Amino acid sequence: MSKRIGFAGLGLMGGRMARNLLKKGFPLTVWNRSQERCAPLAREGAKVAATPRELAERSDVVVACVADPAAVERLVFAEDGLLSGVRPGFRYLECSTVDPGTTRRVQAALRERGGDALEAPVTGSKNGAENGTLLFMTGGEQAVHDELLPVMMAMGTKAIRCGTMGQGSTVKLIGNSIISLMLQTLCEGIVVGRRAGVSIETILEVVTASGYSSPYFTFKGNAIARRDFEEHFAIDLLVKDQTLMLQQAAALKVPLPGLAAVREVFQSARAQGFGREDICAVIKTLERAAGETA
Ligand code: NA7
Repeated sequence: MSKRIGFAGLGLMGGRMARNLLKKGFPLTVWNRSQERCAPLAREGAKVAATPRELAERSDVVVACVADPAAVERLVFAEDGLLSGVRPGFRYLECSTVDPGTTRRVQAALRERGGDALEAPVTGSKNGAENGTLLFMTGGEQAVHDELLPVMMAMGTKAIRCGTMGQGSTVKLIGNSIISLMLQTLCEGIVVGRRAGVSIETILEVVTASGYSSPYFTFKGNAIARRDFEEHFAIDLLVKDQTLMLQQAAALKVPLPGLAAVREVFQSARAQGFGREDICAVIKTLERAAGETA
């Protein structure tokens, strides 16, 4: 018998991940803060829970993909939160990108009630969520990882166990710091290239054919060349992750001069109104800084 799955958080990523669980035949119940977002999945066969508590009561496993630590706080610990529906054997799969402290606190609370949690933040962006090709970075017990692997593999193609609870979130924050600096340097290069009369196509041709290459440069470079800033991963959410990474590093007394500087550029992009655009829209902030008006 398939486990009964509950899904909390039907945003850009979560809605697509939940649909893949439904397509793979898992009995699915959904909850979202704004209930209207449940309607498309309800039409495709999902049940709708009125509260996270009801979601937990109706499910063996709840998968969460919500925005940030405040959203996890509301989902799990509020009066009608899922914690009040947890009983022995219950499992919680945290796919949101949050800080290690939050995932550890959630795990401890679930364990007090006989349940357990696995953190499993994802990479692969909107297309990976849509196509079921996400990669999961897990933290938690190996046995819980193994138990929840079939659920993860309905939404993705690979799950790497990074260690105990908190270490999966740490790896995810490191990954998003890497893409922050990669995107920053790509955008800086494109702006300088344009000023020097070198086209973005030429830059990308050399990058792709050389040791400079990364699929990430191809993906984001091509979007910038088309001036396509439609959200795959929002600037608001990347700044949330940059901030969580800086906070974790500060707690560990580790300086992050590169990320600290780059975060301010993305913060400027939010101030200029690009927060809900894709992270590659940060180039518009760099163009403005260089005196371009477009
Ligand atoms: P989206 O598309 O911004 O979706 C965010 C989801 O989180 C959406 O369902 C929101 O509900 C929900 N949310 C946001 N704040 C809260 C609070 N306070 N309480 C409950 N639910 C909340 O993000 P993505 O799908 O791109 O990303 C989701 C996660 O994966 C995030 O951690 C990324 O960094 C990676 P709403 O519909 O607004 O009511």
